Amino acid sequence: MNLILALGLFVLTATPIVQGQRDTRAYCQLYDPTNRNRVQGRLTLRQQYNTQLVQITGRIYGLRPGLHGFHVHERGTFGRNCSNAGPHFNPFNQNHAGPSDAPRRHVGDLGNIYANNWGVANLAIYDYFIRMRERRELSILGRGIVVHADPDDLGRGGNDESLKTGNAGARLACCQIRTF
Ligand SMILES: *[C@@H]1O[C@H](CO)[C@@H](O)[C@H](O)[C@H]1NC(C)=O
Ligand SMILES: [Cu+2]
Ligand SMILES: [Zn+2]
Repeated sequence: MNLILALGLFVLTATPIVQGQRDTRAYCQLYDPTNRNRVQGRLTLRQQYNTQLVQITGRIYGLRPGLHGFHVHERGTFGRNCSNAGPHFNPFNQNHAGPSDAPRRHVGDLGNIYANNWGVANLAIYDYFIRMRERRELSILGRGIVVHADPDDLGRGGNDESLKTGNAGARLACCQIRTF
């Protein structure tokens, strides 16, 4: 009886902690090389233990109001005004598209973020395609996130560039996705 009680207590108290530890967490501290750090922000990434959902939350400041392309790029390096981050993360050699076109999109295609009239974007991105563990070929860990000057047309722009970059324009800021 005492043993069962003790086991019950153990399960009750231990389960949430174990699950919490199995959520994979990472962060991305933005760096703006071109505008003296006008664009700033820190993103938190979390892959849920049960559902595989990856959540990206956080706030980005210093943007022009409106939409800005937001992608995972191949490399988590910042050199040459973020161009060293390389192209969109695209392990399956697909055309550029929007987040809801998965799996027929670049793995890194997270669409747009929206900056309000104060130039602040409140991020709440939920994506079932990118991963931070298990499926290595989909893993965004160590890779870069880039925030662009212009809206991403999600591959519907009707030109070649649309199928590569979504015509999202210059790279305003970038960061490397790092585990804690
Ligand atoms: C980076 O951007 C700044 C400001 O636009 C520019 O002056 C500089 O030449 C750029 N550097 C490189 C390596 O492209
Ligand atoms: Cu991009
Ligand atoms: Zn893309």
